[in-house]
Amino acid sequence: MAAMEEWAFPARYDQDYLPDPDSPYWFPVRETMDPAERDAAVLVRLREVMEYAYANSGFYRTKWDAAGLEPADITSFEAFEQVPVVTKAEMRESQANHPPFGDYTCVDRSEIHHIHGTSGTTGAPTAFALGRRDWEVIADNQARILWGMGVRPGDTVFVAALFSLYLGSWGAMTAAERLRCNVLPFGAGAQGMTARAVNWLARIRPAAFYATPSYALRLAEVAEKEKIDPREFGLKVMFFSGEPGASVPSVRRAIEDSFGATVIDCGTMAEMTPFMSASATAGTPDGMLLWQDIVWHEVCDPETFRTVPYGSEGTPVYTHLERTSQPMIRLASNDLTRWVMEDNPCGRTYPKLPDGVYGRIDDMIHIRGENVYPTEVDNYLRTVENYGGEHQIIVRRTGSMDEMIVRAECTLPDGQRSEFESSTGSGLQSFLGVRVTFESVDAQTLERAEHKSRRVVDEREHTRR
Ligand code: 8LQ
Repeated sequence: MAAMEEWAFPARYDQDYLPDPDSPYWFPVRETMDPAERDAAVLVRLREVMEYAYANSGFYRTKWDAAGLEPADITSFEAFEQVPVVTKAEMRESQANHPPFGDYTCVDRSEIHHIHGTSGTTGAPTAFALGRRDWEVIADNQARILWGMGVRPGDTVFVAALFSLYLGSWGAMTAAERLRCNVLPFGAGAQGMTARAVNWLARIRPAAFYATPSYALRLAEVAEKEKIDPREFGLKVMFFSGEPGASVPSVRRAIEDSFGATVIDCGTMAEMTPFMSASATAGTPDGMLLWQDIVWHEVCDPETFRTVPYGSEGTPVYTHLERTSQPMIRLASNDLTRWVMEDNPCGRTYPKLPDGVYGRIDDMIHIRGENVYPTEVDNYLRTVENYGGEHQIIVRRTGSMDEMIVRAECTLPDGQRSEFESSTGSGLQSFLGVRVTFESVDAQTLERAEHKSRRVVDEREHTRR
C-alpha cells in the first residue's frame, strides 16, 4: 500500500499542493485505503496526541492521572475508550480557573492566531484559542473536504453566516482561500442584509454557498419577495453546518427545490474545528462521512462512553488528530446520531452518519414516556400544503402531565383554516406518536432565524437551561 499522504504530527501541509484536477480525492490514499489500516495509523496518532497533551497541559495531566492512565497505555481502541470524556462544563471551569483560555491550552499566547467563542447569551462564554499553525492545518483539511464536495479552484464561494465569534463562517472562508477559490465573505445578521444577499447572489452567481440551513430557507423567502428565483443564482453546491436541517429529508428537499443545487451536510462543533470532518461529498451527497484521519469520531453510549456497534444510535465523541493549541481528546458532544459502515458511492472508506446529527440530547422532548426530536416536527410540517414555513414547539406541564403544543404558520386566511388545523394536527400526532395540541397562526408572524433556529419553548420547571 502507498504511504498516507503528509501524515505527521505535528501536521504541516504543503501549502502549494493541489490534487490532480481530474481526481475526486484530495488525498487518494488516505481517503480510499483499507479502513483497518487507517485505524491502525490513527491509533498510533492518538497516543502521540495524548503524549503531547500530557506534556503540555495541566488539564489533561490531572484528568488522566486521576483516572490512573497514561498515554503509553493506549495500545488498543478498547484502551482509548477508557479515556474519560471532556465535557463543556469542565472546559468552562478550566477557563474560570485559568483565564482566559483554560489549562487545556497547550501553546503560548504569542502563538495564538484567532480567538473565537461561544455566542450564547446566557452563562459564561467559552473562548477558543486557535494557534497560527493550527489555522493553516485547519484551512488545509477543510479545503480537502470542500474538494470532496466538488468545489474547485477558481469557484466563487459565498459565505452567508455570521462573521463574529462563530467559527463556521471563518472556517469556510479559510478553506475556500486555501483551495484558491474566490471568496465572498458576505456575512449575515445585520438589518436588511438578506435582501442585499439576494441581489449579490444574483449578480455574482457563485458556485458554492455556505450558511445554516434555516438561513438558506429564509433567504429563499426573501428572494421570492424580491421577485428573484433562487435558481437564477446558478449555485452548484450548498454546504451547511451549525444545526440539523441538511439531513432532515423535507428541509433538504425544500432547499434543493428552491435553489436547484446539491445540498451537503457537514459540521461537528466549534471546539473541534476543523469542524467539517463530518461531511458529505459530491459522490455521497446524503448523510455525513466521518473523515477519520482528520478527527477521530466515535459514536458512543451516552452513559458509558464506549462505542456502539455500527448500525446503532449514540452520541458523537470527538478527538483531534492534529490540533496543537487546544487539542480536544474525547470531547462529549451531547448530540445524537446513528453510524454505519458501508460502501460509499464516492469510494471513500469512511463510516457514515446516514441521517446526519439529529439533534442534542438536551433538546429531545420527553413526553409521556416518548422521545420527540424537534427536527421531526420540522420534517413533517414541511410536507404539509399551506404551511407558512415557520413554527414553534411549546412544552408545558399541566398538573402532572407534559403537554406539547405546536404552533405553525398557515398561508390561508383566518377563518379558512379549520381543515388545515385538524388534518395537520392529526397527521403530526400520528407521525410523532404522541398527543399534540396544534394551533395555526398567520404566515410571516413567527421569527425567522438569521443563524441557528430556536423553535422549542420549554416551560417545564424541571428542565435544564
Ligand atoms: N450542529 C452543528 N453542525 C450540525 C449539523 N451538521 N447537523 C446537526 N447539528 C449540527 C462551526 C460549525 O458549524 C459547528 C458548530 O455549529 O459549532 P457550535 O456553534 O459549537 O455548535 C455545535 C452544535 O451545533 C453541535 O453540537 C450540534 O448540536 C449542532
